[in-house]
Amino acid sequence: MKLPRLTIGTVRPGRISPMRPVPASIARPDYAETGVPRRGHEPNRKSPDVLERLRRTCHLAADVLAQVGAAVAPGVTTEELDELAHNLAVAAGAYPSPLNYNGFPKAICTSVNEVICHGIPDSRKLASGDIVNLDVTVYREGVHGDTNATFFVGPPSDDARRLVDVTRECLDRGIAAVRPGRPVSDIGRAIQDHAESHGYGVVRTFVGHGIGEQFHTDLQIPHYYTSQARTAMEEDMVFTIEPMITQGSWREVMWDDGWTAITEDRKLTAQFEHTIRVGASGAEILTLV
Ligand code: HM4
Ligand code: CO
Ligand code: CO
Repeated sequence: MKLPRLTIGTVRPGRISPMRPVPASIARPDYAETGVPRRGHEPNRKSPDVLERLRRTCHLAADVLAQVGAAVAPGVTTEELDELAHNLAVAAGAYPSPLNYNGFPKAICTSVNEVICHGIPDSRKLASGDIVNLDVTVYREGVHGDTNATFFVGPPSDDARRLVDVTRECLDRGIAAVRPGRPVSDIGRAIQDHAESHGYGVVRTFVGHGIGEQFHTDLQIPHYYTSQARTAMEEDMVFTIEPMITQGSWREVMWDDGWTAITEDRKLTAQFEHTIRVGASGAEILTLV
């Protein structure tokens, strides 16, 4: 593939500091020591007890995301944002879910400009004109809550503002398509239709997921239309919707770190995420502040 003019700065890996400890008093998920999550099937529909715990944990995730987002500014390193998120989670009695999940070394994902997702916080300073996605997941009371948002560093370009606005609208359209009895493919169709009407692409490799006692259950929520997404939505299912929308190609390539996914053409990409519950007449958004 021929690379386009790289007029926007290509993000490069920085230095990654050592893993931060979590006090022994905080309850950890099963993978915290080994790095390997136990898989086993978790029901898509949650009991009233699990739902109550999910509501509290998801609210905490939203609160942490808002506080870390407020610290985004030119000159701040993504590692400083990670340290803040780590300390806010621990102060609230929570374990930062990404930490050692399949060996991920930090508390949150920080994905800058052409980074689609799973960027590792490092020594890179944010620069005016960057966009950065902060993906916060916390574990408390035995359940995970997962939310993310894309923030501007200083004043955005018109192109960046348009992309981020449409990406937020894609999440809103996906959430509006949630209805018991309908297939989960309705969500992907709503998102893809909106993105493509603006000339944008939808990432296919990374999908929304069931969540609860496990960070990622086997339930998948594609953000594009596929007839294979036949699972019917049922009341009290809990899953994330987290579209990744691209200015150009929706295909990704991976950095050598095995985590950082970037757009193959190095154009910008944005993302927003909520954890939702399927209610009787539509979605209940659990990750609101
Ligand atoms: S790992 N965030 N996200 N994201 N994983 C560290 C921070 C991470 C993910 C992830 C979106 C969808 C799915 C997944 C996933 C297995 C296959 C182990 C369950 O890892 O499905 O992981
Ligand atoms: Co997330
Ligand atoms: Co998620």
